[in-house]
Amino acid sequence: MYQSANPKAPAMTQAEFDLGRKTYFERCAGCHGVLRKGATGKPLTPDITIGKGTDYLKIFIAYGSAAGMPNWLTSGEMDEKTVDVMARYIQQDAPVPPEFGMAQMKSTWKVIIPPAQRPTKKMNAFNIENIFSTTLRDTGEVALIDGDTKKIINIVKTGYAVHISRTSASGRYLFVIGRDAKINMIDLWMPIPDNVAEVRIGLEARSVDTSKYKGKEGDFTDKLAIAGAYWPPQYVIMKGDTLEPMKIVSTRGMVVGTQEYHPEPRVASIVASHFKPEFVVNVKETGKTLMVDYSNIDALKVTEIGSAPFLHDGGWDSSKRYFMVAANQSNKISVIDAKDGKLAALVDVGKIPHPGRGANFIHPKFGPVWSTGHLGDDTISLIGTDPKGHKDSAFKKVAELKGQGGGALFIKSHPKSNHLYSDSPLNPDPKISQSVVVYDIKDLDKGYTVLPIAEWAGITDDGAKRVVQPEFNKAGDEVWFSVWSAKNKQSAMVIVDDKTLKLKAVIKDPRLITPTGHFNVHNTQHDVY
Ligand code: DHE
Repeated sequence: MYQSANPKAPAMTQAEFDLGRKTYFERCAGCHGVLRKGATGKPLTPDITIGKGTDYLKIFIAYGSAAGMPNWLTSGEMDEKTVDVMARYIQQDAPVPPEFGMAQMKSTWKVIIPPAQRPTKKMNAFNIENIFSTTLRDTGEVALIDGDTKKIINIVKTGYAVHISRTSASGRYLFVIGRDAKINMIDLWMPIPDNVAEVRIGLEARSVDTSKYKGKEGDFTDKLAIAGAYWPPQYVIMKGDTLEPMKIVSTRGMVVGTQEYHPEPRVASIVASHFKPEFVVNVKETGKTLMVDYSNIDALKVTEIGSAPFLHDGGWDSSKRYFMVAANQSNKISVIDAKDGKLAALVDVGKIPHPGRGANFIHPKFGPVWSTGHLGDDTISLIGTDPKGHKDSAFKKVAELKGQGGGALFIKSHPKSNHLYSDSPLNPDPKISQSVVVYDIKDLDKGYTVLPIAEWAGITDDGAKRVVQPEFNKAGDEVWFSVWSAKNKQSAMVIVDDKTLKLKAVIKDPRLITPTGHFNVHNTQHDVY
């Protein structure tokens, strides 16, 4: 039997505890935290969970909630036994994982092809800028898909459940980070693009980016990379051509407002400033955005901008001066001014905003706006982002659109498109999680059109078929979606013609297992969204 420190916790065998720990890491820690103190998901410490009891917890785990808790049993991702184990596991004290410092990082660091042995020019005929890096979540791979021919170029081995792909400033290298905090660096100039370096920067992570600044303080193009960890709570600056770890900085500290100590302030989104040699590092639990000046990492200067707790995902406004980041459980968007290094505004939006990088477009009345959908309600909030031309609406919620339900994760538009797309993969109603809505930007009052993306995929088995993340191609005339089912079920990519809103292509391939995020090289490189 597992020897629980808490006499009130239900009994478990050691094997059940081990299964619980593994499953918690893979499925639950991201939302609820390693120490289970809560963030996107509710706190799950034993003082709360023991009072709820095993039967209550089992129902929640099995069927989910409209506020974004996945339906793990009915979606096929957990069986009855695992649901029962998880209900008992979260009533035990949370095991504290070990730290992960420079020695551990160095022991995982591998330069597979040193810079001197890499191609000196592009060695393939691919239109690199239109490649899509597609996460194959449960197999620990990314599929590089040629956006022109829709053919898979290569399946590249990576960490487990790659969260995001980012490109180097030059567009030559692709950086991907697994949930297990493994970063892979892929060279798109190789005859068949593949890994050239890798390193692990912790036990759990979600974000990676590279230096983009080129100006009077130097040319940092492709010079540095940065990654943020969920556990241990820290960020790491690395060499941009080899991933050699150079500097680790802990994010443990005080929460904005209450100024209470938090032991697990996880690093959420990271972007690179276009205005200064700075990384914009968003720390979830403390609600602080760190402007990390990388011009001299031996004398690191960090400007700490406090806004609201539970900073999560976000993106630039169309001018790329303001970083719009969701403080998700605070129901706010923090607007960070990357030029002046300060908080420009804190905007109240709907319940649990979840923008991905958000969507920028020109509103017929309010001018440039940035938008976000929500996990916890069916609205889309539009925020004005033009303090010069549209002063009255700048950094205010200027309008709200109605979507088809909560559980929204990603929203997208493109400077060449007249459409705004929003998914809702975490909605418990399969009709809603398997389709997306699209709005005509020129006539938003008309409401939305539903596109039945999963149906268009033509998959006949009973997989979850959650439709995830609209992403435009380079030209801005196609929108790509993942149709995401469990590992043992068929998944697909569906491509929509942005002008006609009709199905353009479906990519099905036995290697496309659990596709989730997919990132177009050009749009990622230039922050086009
Ligand atoms: Fe994500 C972005 C964290 C669940 C797919 N996700 C992000 C970012 C963070 C984050 C911090 C911003 C990174 C950046 O920009 O630097 N995601 C988390 C979680 O903690 C959470 C809630 C729970 C978890 O356990 O991971 C979570 N995310 C999911 C999913 O379930 C998704 C759909 C599939 C998966 O990978 O497990 C998923 N997250 C994505 C994608 C992005 C993302 C595709 C990038 C969107 C973009 O357009 O930039």
